[in-house]
Amino acid sequence: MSAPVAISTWNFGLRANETAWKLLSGGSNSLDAVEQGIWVVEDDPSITSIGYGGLPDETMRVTLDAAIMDWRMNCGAVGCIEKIKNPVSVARKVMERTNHVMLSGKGAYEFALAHGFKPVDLLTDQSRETWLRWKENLSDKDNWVGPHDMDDLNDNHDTIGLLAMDKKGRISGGTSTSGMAWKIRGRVGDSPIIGAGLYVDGKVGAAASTGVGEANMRIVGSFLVVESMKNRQTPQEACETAIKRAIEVHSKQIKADKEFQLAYIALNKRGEVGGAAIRKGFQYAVYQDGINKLYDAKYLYAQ
Ligand code: SD4
Repeated sequence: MSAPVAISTWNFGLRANETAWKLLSGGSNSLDAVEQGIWVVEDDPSITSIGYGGLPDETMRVTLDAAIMDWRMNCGAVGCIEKIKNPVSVARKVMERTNHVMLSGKGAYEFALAHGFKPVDLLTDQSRETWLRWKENLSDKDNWVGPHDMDDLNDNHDTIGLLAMDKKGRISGGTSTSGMAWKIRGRVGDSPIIGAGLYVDGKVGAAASTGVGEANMRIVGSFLVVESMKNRQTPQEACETAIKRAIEVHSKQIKADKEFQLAYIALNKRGEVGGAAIRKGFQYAVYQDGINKLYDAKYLYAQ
């Protein structure tokens, strides 16, 4: 067994892994490592898809989704929470201080306040200006006008998923995201849905996802990855199983929309890892044996 290990989505995962690894190699449990690794990207305003600085919904409100799960089947999540910088920690409070699994919207916010979280305006000037450009370019039939370039508006909609195994072989996972930019108010994605955005079975392994949440919710992808590992697939094979299923179910959408992406990362009890995506471009970071490295995921849809 090669433990500890941390694996996370996208290139910002390298930084989340750094923090997680420091804790894991110092003997912390995987739950603390996951939570604090995720803080690093939630706190960074330059990452416009997670936490503070995340891009808002169509009404210019930043709403966040997050989940956390440990090796004992304990789990917690928040959906569509506003004004709280570290939703992964609210998810942990839901897990540890309630009999529920998920709180959403205003109730989640009030629960966070009751636990001492401080309200923060999550909308940065950069996100507000990006929203404004989107709004102005949305239609030539309304009264919002602006001759602005839109090219860079659609390329930063990514979730942090972080999975870790500590020195004692205990696996935990977490997710955090501001979801799809310009979403309809009230939309909750896959990231806080246990089994879709995240799943951990302490006897088997863990999985997390990023990409079009609706596609992932339809196939309950992270559960499928973990269940496939339970049926003796490697983490890599298991991620590919879920991607194949997503492609089967969404072939029309994938053909019609070249941005349609979905990806999984996975980790098993032996410390083996894997990652796969529908399309080229997904990267994941693995910290193992003292080395933190970014990998290009295998992709299964070539066009
Ligand atoms: C969601 N899965 O809310 C998230 C967003 C994401 O790359 O990861 N996009 O649907």
